[in-house]
Amino acid sequence: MDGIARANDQQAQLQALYAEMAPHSLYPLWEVLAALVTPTPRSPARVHRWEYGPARDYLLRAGDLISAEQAERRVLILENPGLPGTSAVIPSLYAGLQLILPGEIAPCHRHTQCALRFVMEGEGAYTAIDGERAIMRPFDLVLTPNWQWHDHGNESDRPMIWLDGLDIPTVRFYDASFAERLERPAQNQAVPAGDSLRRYGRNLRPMRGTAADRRPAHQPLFHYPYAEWRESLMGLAASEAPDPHLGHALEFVNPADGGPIMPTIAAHVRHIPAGFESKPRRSTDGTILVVVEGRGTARIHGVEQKLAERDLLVVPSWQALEIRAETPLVLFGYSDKAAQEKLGLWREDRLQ
Ligand code: 1HN
Repeated sequence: MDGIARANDQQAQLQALYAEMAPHSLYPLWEVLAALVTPTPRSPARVHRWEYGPARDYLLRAGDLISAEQAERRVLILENPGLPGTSAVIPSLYAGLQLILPGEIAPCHRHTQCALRFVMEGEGAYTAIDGERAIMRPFDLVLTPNWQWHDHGNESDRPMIWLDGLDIPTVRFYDASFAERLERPAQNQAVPAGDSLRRYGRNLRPMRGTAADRRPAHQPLFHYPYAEWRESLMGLAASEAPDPHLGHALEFVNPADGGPIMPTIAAHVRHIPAGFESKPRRSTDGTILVVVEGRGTARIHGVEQKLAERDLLVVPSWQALEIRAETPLVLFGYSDKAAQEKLGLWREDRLQ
């Protein structure tokens, strides 16, 4: 046999072997190894931008057709076009836009998934967490740490819309989803609104072992108001030159340990001064960005995405992002960096 014939014979015998093994759920690693262990991340997720206006219109139309109570949560999923049928915005995380109309209650439940809310519009609706309401204003960040009872209500006279960020795909990956409904729609208010912000939000905390230390030790704070984070971000911007890759950037931290806000999800805000062009940067955490203020352009692989107020942009793992601000840009972002750091996986690359 010549070389070619020998190779053909080997292929034929291997194919026959694969066909015989497959019914026994056995497969050859050597056929898939290169696709499993890639030299750099190859996310199936795509870069995608949602303009806020059209998404909002669809959400309000849904509001005419189904109540928050009937839906349990009236949310439009921001599904990544590269991950169809998964309800995922990046492989590990979920994003959605939730509407709660005046007078409505989104009923009380708890689950092992962690959630954050980032308010897009409206003012005065609340999220209640374990007996405490956080009254929400535009661009506030509110957390629902895992397994804490939560319901939402809107006692204002305007619709309220926020972005939900959850670790649903991560919890699904670990097959660790548990959920319960409270038998009544809303939980009782055990303390005044804003209580935990006053107790834990100012680098203070009640003495350990006293009844005043009422929140779980590992997750005391769940409300990060826009007025507070903006003041810090603008103060930073006024005091020094922007980082060439990020602009001015601040991460939200859990005061219990100085780490990310939740075990699986990290969040940050950025300010990019007018006229500034960031150098390209990539990192392994797929990131969902919200334009809080300003106008500009995001460039990823040479493809430009216009950024306008309240637009949403998803940047998958290891895609280099450059941002140009036309007017001062303020961005909010959340990602799976918290989980990746714990697993020793997180990397970034600052390009020139
Ligand atoms: C959830 O509990 C909320 O509490 C929103 O507002 C979206 C998506 C999937 C699973 C649970 C909420 C959710 C969710």
